Amino acid sequence: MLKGLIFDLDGVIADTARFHLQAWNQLAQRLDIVLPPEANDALRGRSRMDSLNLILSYGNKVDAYSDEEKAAFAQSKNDLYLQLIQTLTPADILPGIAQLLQDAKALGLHMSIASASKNAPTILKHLQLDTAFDTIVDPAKLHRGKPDPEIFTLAQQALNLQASDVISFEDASAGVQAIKAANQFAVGIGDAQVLKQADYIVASTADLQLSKIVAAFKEVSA
Ligand code: B16
Ligand code: MG
Repeated sequence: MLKGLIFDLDGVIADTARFHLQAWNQLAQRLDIVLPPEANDALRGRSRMDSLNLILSYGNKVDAYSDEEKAAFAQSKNDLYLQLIQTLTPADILPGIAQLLQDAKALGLHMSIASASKNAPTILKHLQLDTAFDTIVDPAKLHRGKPDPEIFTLAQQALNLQASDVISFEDASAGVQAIKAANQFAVGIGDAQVLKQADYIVASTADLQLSKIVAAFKEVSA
């Protein structure tokens, strides 16, 4: 029985994915690495260090730097990212999300954030959504990043729910993979080809309608 919703943040609640990409692109340029088009999806949802290693792999430079140098690269990316997210306001909540959260509250559903971002609490504050969720998983406590199911399982446990009680929302293929590995119902937001493992797919958050999603969830759970 549906009792809770679990949300990724970047690319689902707010369009911060473009800021991550902008900041990573700037670092890649500095390191003389050209990011291929597929980097756009591949970088979504991955932890900061996993993202950095992926970028270095695009330039065949995974072993070119020490751990200290890599930590400094990640820090400088995050410094720029922090500047970019200063501009966020509630107007940056993606279309359809405010209504979805309101409808979920009205149904008495519990809600959690499962974001790989250590900046999630700051972003939620800027969006004035810091009291909208029952729990936020602390990514610093994770052993493995998406596509590993750990973050979605922890979010579900923090809500005291079973995998069959929740619907989870993601914009990244790594995230959808993580949800399915956690045996939860996955809503994918974005390119249907990229997110094909999801149980229910919409092109944009504007297309999210809780009644339709719940109907699809009930069909699968029946
Ligand atoms: P930070 P999500 C993810 O957030 C982003 O999609 C990903 O691009 C980023 O590298 C990761 O958070 C870590 O973020 O560097 O801010 O700690 O999509 O899981 O909400
Ligand atoms: Mg995301």
